[in-house]
Amino acid sequence: SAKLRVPEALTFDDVLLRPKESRVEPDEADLTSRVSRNVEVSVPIISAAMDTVTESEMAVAMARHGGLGVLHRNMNIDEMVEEISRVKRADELIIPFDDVVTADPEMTVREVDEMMVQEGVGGAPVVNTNGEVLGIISSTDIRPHLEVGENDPVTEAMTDEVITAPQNIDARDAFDLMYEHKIERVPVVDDENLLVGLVTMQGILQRREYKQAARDETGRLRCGVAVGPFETDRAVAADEADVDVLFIDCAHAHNLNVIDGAREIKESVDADVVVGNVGTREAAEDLVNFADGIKVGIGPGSICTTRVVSGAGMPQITAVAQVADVASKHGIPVIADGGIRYSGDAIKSIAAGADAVMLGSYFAGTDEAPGRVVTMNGKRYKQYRGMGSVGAMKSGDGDRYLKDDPEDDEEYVPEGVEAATPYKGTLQSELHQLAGGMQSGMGYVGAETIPEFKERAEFVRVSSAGQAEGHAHDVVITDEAPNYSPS
Ligand code: RVP
Repeated sequence: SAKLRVPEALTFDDVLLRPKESRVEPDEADLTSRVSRNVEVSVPIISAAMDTVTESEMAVAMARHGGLGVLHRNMNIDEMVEEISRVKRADELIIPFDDVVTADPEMTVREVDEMMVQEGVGGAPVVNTNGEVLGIISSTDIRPHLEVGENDPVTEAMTDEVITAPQNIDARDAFDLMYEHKIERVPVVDDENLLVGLVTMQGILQRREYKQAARDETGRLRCGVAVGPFETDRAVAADEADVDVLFIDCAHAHNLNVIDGAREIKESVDADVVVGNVGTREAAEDLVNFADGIKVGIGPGSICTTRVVSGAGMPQITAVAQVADVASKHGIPVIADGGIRYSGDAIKSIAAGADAVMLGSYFAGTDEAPGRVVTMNGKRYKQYRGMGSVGAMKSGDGDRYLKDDPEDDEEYVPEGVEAATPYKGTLQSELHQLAGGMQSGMGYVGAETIPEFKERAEFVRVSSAGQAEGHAHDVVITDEAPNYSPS
């Protein structure tokens, strides 16, 4: 029967990168790539939009280390806007007026001291009700003054010859100004000398620490957010909060209603719009004429049961390769989402044609993921659940998966499970292993850049004997490696 003449589809364990002549040392391999049409990153790694993986803390850490975090959508629109602004504000050069701790000239030295301790700042501009900067007070001015007159007005202890900066100051000039005058903070003022913000030395030094960070044109951290295909309001609110990339979040984006919704969102926002998930050439063809990126993954996720529940899916290496064949002709980045257990899986995804990878379980056990550490049988874990699991669908408006009555468990047809994942410590060390392993893969193939790697990489097919040979075998592991645990 023609029905039984079926094409083969492959996944990570079915293939390996064919080693090639190389002069590339792994640490020279450059991972710079794109996650969407207009967003470049120095590390093409994205944390999944899941309520046990990415909130603002994860998104800040991901962007600081060169990748991108995608905030989940199990929160209301106001909460989402607040989360986006937490990420966008985290490394801002100029702290905006509303967030600057200021002192009122009527306050006493003691009151200002208490206020600064409470707010956790080491200094504050002294500002009158019009917003004019009268002076600046720091804990160094206050400490000796507390001895001689704690009830004196702050105006007696402050420095009144204030060095200020214009609104268009950049990090270099701000640093030079503070260095020259041996000061820790500079009020930023407009043409009328009214306070509009504050630059601090601490902020500048922190930015310098993260050289690889993913930043927008004004130096703020990049941030992604998931929205449903029919949530135009949510998408517009995220866009107005200056999110960099919207991820239309859907288990089957080759549904024509979903594509209509995604197009409407694309027409309503300025941010890049990545659409997913899909897993075939035909789906890619329907998306390339409007999407700024395409996300691939039908059922590979560690907590995902779509393939067994629905009987549908596409092994991930074939899915990525099919979509990338089409998308690359249009210059549209492809993201491989789900199923990545090891750094080798991540770089195989790139070899298949992806420009970036998205991971959930790999990061769910880190400190930066939401949720607390639990101990079971003496081992530490963090909760990790599918967004199509009963628990996640109940706590959100998860229209990604089928649901009628949120109160009734029987109504759910979940496509995900609730689980626990080993506790892993900091995101930084996980990312270091992941990116380092990807660079090793580039070394074996002899490619110094991602585009060159995609060009040069070739797969060999692996038998199950070959696969067993690839894992640690015939030994008892005595010390756990930071990047390997037998599955
Ligand atoms: P993994 O990295 O293998 O843990 O997979 C994470 C991905 O799994 C997510 O980015 C998402 O595409 C998918 N996912 C999330 N929830 C579910 C589900 O409940 N089925 N699947």
